[in-house]
Amino acid sequence: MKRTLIVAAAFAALAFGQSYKPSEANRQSRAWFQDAKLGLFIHWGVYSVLGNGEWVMNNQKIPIAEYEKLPAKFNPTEFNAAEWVSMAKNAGMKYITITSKHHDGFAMFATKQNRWNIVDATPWGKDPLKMLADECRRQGLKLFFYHSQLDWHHPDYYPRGRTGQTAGRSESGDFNRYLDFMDAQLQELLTNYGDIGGIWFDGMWDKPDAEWRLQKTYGLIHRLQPAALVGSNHHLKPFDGEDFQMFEKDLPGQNTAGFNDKSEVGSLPLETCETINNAWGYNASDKRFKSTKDLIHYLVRSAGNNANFLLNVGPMPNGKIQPEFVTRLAEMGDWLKVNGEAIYGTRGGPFAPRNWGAVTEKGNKVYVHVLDWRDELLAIPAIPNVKSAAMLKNGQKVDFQNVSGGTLLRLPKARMDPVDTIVVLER
Ligand code: H79
Repeated sequence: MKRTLIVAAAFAALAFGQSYKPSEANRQSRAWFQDAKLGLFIHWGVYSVLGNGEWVMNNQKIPIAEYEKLPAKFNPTEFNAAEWVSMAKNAGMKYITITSKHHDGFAMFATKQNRWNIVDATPWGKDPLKMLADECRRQGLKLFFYHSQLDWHHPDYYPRGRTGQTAGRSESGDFNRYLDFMDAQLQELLTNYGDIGGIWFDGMWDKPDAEWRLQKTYGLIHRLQPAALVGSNHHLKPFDGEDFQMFEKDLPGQNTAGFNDKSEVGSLPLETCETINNAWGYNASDKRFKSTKDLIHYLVRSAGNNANFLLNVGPMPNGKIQPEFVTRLAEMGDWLKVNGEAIYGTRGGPFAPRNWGAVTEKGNKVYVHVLDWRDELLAIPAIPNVKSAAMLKNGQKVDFQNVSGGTLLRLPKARMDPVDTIVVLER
């Protein structure tokens, strides 16, 4: 009887696609990921030559024949992997997620699957992902690859999806052959670059009803590198075989950017990504930079939501990162060097973020991040058994009083920090 039940359960699991059991190594990666809290997103591709974002091919209706003239002009002679990785490390980032291929299909690595790649098609002819992988290992950061499932360039991405209609692709194609091509590229990424943090998929939303063979692709990744984390920016609740869940331009559960109307916060480790100006890929004219304070607040609110913050830069076609990004990252790093205790290794909670700020916790400590509050008394939901309250900055005691249903913290103006006033509660 028992045996029948087990067989039935296994059958049901397969039938309902619930067959994935993360390995022990994968579970450890997930815990590492949740402790890491801050990563650097890098959108770099041949589109950087045009300085108009990574969607330029689609937005300006550039046909493939025209777009294929770009690689000849892409010569990032000033690229320096050590400089990028040091910049990320000094910003307090623990991992880097870089585009191995974006929607234009152009591979930023030495793929043997076609010649539409940085090594074969540009005068520079080098593999920046290899250099970054080596440098990340040297400096102790993990490297993830962003890989677009959507492809505006590949002839077998057919039938076409909602975007890329103006690329001038042929009127036929074999989607399974495209997926074979994608799996072959992923196999290269998971075998030629050492241990990889994971794969960050994007673009499935272009053809939501297609058969994406997710289990085959996810299975391939987990077979090659069981510790690698798989996530996909499909804006839906997680599918079987995924290891983390990401939110684009929104904190988990929010939908201000319009991408997350169908998303549901699941039980996997969480991540949210955001840009410094409003572009992912290099945009020469977008000067609406968020302030360092805004970026720190986003980090704190992410942590309070139990999510990582993946902050983006779009490097220039010469291989440099623009100074407006570099200075902001350095300032975030300065802040984290002092306040990192209240971010790294924490989890969100014990209560959800509020308008005034967010809370994180680690062991017997709760970190109350007061981001936006002007009065001397702040009422927070009750946290049982608090024994002491002190400023993280200097250890000075903070007066607190338990009242019915909550706790009052006394925060004199002189104590308030212009960026984040952090009070440590000990239980
Ligand atoms: O890589 C960055 C962007 O290029 C990529 N994701 C980040 C990380 C991205 N940009 N936009 N999107 C993903 C979602 C785009 C959704 C839209 Fe649509 C495409 C809105 C309109 C066309 C999906 C398809 C929703 C409606 C149709």
